[in-house]
Amino acid sequence: MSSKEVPKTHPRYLSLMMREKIVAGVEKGITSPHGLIAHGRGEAFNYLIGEQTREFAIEAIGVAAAKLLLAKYPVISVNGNSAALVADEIIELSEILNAKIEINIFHTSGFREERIAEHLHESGAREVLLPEQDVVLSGIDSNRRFINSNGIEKADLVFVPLEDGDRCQALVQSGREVITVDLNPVSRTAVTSTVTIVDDLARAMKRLIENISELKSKGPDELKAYVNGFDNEQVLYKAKKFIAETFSGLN
Ligand code: PTJ
Repeated sequence: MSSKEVPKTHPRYLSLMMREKIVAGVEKGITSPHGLIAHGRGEAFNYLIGEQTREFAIEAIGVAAAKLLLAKYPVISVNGNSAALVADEIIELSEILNAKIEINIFHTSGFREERIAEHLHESGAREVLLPEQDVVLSGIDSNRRFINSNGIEKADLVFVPLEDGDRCQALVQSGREVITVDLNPVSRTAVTSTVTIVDDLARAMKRLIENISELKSKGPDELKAYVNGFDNEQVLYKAKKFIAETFSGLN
């Protein structure tokens, strides 16, 4: 069934549309075939939270919005899944924050990096940074260690949706703050990040952009008030509790 054939009345219309986007991403050479597996894992968790943005995510999105506005040099890191699913939202986010977009993929492929850059440019991005072979993030061995000297290297905060745990750990150890979106509240990325949004990427991006637009006129003191007292462990606890209650039939 193609995206045109998915009836809008289908109870899981949005989920099916996301599937179509990720398959199209693989066909276009943007998304790695491994990305299909990662997406399936995400879908399973999405199902367990009833495919809705829950209170624990709403709280984290509010804090993420304030942190992104407070950051001196925020950078948006893009991989094959996020490029296929939310290219327009990534560009909108970079514009309202005046933040760089940088491609950083786990499964090494120069071809795919080029395809992702092309896709983002076609979607309206003015500038897309690519990893540089002579600029390296220490504490990590995968392809993700290569970063851009005008992007992640300069960043004090990196937004890294659908991340792998190793790089998240390396970024945090380097003193940078990390905001992630990960439907799995027990993943290493979720546990290591400064702020974890346990929600579907497409839903979370929409709300994050809305929250940033609402908070944009606030000064640093007001923004800090949103951030103060935030406890990422508590947010993850609430997400795990919600999922456990779904399993036990309490939700
Ligand atoms: O393009 P590349 O080479 O960088 O590869 C990208 C993937 C995502 C394949 C790579 O980073 C990877 O293997 O990631 P993991 O380790 O499978 O982690 C992906 C996490 O994202 C998992 O915890 C999933 O539950 C979660 N996830 C998947 N789809 C979504 C999601 N979280 C939020 N929204 C989604 N749509």
